[in-house]
Amino acid sequence: MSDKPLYVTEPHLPPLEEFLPSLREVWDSKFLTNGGPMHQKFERALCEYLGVEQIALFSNGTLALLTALQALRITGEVITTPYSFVATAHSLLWNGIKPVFVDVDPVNLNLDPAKIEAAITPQTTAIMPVHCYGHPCDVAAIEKIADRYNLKVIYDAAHSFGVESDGQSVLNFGDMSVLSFHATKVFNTFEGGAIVCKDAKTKLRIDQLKNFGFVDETTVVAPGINGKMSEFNAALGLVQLQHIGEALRRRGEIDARYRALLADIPGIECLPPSPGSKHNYSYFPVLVKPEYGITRDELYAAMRTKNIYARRYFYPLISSFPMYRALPSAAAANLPVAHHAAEQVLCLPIFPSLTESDQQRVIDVIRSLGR
Ligand code: T4K
Repeated sequence: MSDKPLYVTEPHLPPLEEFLPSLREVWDSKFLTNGGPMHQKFERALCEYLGVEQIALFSNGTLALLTALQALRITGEVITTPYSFVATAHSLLWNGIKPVFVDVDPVNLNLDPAKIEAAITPQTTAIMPVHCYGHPCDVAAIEKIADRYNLKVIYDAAHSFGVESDGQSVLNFGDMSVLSFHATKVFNTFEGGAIVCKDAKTKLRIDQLKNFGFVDETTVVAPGINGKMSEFNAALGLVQLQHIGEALRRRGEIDARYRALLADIPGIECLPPSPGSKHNYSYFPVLVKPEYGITRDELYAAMRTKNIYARRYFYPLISSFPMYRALPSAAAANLPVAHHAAEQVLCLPIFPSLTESDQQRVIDVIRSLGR
């Protein structure tokens, strides 16, 4: 049996030869960044592929989150999930906004709409849910609450490239959605990200904010940041788009095989697919229940000794990190479902180049360690 390291993900890349002509184009044009031709072409191509109206590219998802909050002039308190990558809440703190953590739904591990209203105060201005693992939030319930209390909704859609809910892109819900094109994501440009918004005026404001606040050569209207995507990353994104269909298809096969082959292992539970959704299979989380015989952490450690690097996304919870844990909403008693999930979830390797024998290795190890 092969003993090569198996990571939770491996970046999906096109054959280098396919990328070289675009690279030469960038070299020849000497346009390296600041909204050059590749950047513009990539924005248009993404709008078309994703089925969205407007998209503004960024150098990474975190700067896109920071800027989305700025563009919507969010202040005060924002309701968000503790069960996410730390960048979600960090984007609030960087904007001087107080995160208010609300517990997650036990089935899809996304912000639980039934618990949002109790957390709303006169300072609340927005909700920032995450489509965790690319599984869509209950967007209809969240929209209802946002409408009733006049709140903005910014979806952290870092995991949700290509995901659809009820026949349309999940990125079309809320006021804005933020994508990440980091190397570890379903669709990558090495580093990268984007804001999806609804109209040209909003996109213009975002474009100004990601370029220091410049509106022309001499006029600065806001304390913007440098969040621009370079021509290199945009050129790579255009080539990656040619391959995304095949990558998602392959991920779907791996997801189905895991579900079939893990089904009879007591205490290993797969997160169910969301009804009415087209998934991107960006992660493969399983819950390690007491019936399995050893704990999630014991399984995680044992797999590492076999060179299989599954990951505990998302442990620790964001609310447990030092800069958040003093918040009243970070109390463990307020977040029982999230705490439970953070103790039990293990994300197994999933990426298009994972072979059947690699996958069998993962399954055999899990089977051999259980009761
Ligand atoms: N919101 C959410 C919900 C997010 O999940 C994220 C990012 C963001 C916002 C922020 O978006 P960005 O600003 O990142 O665009 C990774 C990623 O760095 C991070 O992008 C991602 N979420 C998070 C869930 O995971 P780590 O610390 O787990 O990455 P790392 O370096 O341990 O990589 C995991 C495995 O992937 C490695 O063991 C090997 C493999 N790998 C990784 C890299 C970077 C490769 O094979 N090649 C590579 O180049 O954070």
